[in-house]
Amino acid sequence: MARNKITVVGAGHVGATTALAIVTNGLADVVLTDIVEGMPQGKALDMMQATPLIGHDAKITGTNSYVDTQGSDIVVITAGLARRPGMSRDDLLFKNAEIIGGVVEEIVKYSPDTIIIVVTNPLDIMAYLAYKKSGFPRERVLGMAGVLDSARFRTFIAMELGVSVDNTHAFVLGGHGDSMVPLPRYSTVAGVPITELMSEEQINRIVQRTRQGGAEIVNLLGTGSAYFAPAWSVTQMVEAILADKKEILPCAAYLEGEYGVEGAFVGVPVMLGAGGMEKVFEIQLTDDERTAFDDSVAEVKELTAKLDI
Ligand code: TXD
Repeated sequence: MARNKITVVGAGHVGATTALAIVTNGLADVVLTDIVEGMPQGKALDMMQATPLIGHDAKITGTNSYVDTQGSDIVVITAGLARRPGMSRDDLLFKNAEIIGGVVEEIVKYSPDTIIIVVTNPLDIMAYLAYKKSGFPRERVLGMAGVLDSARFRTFIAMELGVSVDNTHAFVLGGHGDSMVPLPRYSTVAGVPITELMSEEQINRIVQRTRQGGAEIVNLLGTGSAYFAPAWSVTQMVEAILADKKEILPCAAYLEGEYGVEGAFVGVPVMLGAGGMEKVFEIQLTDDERTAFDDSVAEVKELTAKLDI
């Protein structure tokens, strides 16, 4: 049986770590590509030399040419600039739009049937751009943000209550920005909503920390942004698709009327399987949650409008 092939575009912090996470989990062969010459080749070779120790026979190819990406099952796009302290995700808009536009053109040429997972910020807008540029059906273009945001929320819940992260489940909706909408009512420990386990003050504190989760790490690192949890978040999506799991995960998806949103990429729970984004999973929102979600969607739409797509 032929092994699956995943291309990761951008061999920087998130890209290289994603390649390693995919190989560590034994999911697929990986092609790692970047515009910097030698760097993806060097990282790929280093990772190949880790495979005897990891215990998986993955082939990892480093390249500067899209020819090597031909026939990929999934393409993960991490190419672009990362945030520096004081920079918002939106500052990255124009520079990264240029990069993503070029990358998508090449991807489509060599892998017309692939599923694209966009990671580059500002996430929802870059996913929208990839969707429009690729001409793919919406099922085959996704953005990664919600899995990361909810992993952060889950981590903080586990830390706050002193329980295993395995027992936690969390829902985060909306755009991947400071307006994201963590949903405590749907966030649970061993099936019990956290609203029954924590005070309002505790919940507000960890909701706020989740919203600022990316910035907290940017400020600590001084240069660049988070990459370990982002890489494993992408890998969870990759696994759900390759294994046709029908797993419900929060992802940025193109909405066509669901949640009352028409024609925008926003973070919502979706079902991931072999077809990519197979279904938008709709949940009931209270008035307050609805308002926060609508505000977040408005912010995404406003930013999208700045790009002439
Ligand atoms: O939740 C999320 N979606 C995110 C998003 C979580 C973490 C990081 N997030 C964003 O991913 C971040 O704001 C950036 O926009 C991307 C990549 O972050 P990373 O930390 O990996 O940035 P690096 O280390 O600077 O790597 C980017 C690489 C670098 O090696 C460049 O040479 C390369 O991208 N690059 C390109 N590769 C291919 N093709 C083109 N055109 C290109 N331009 C730059």
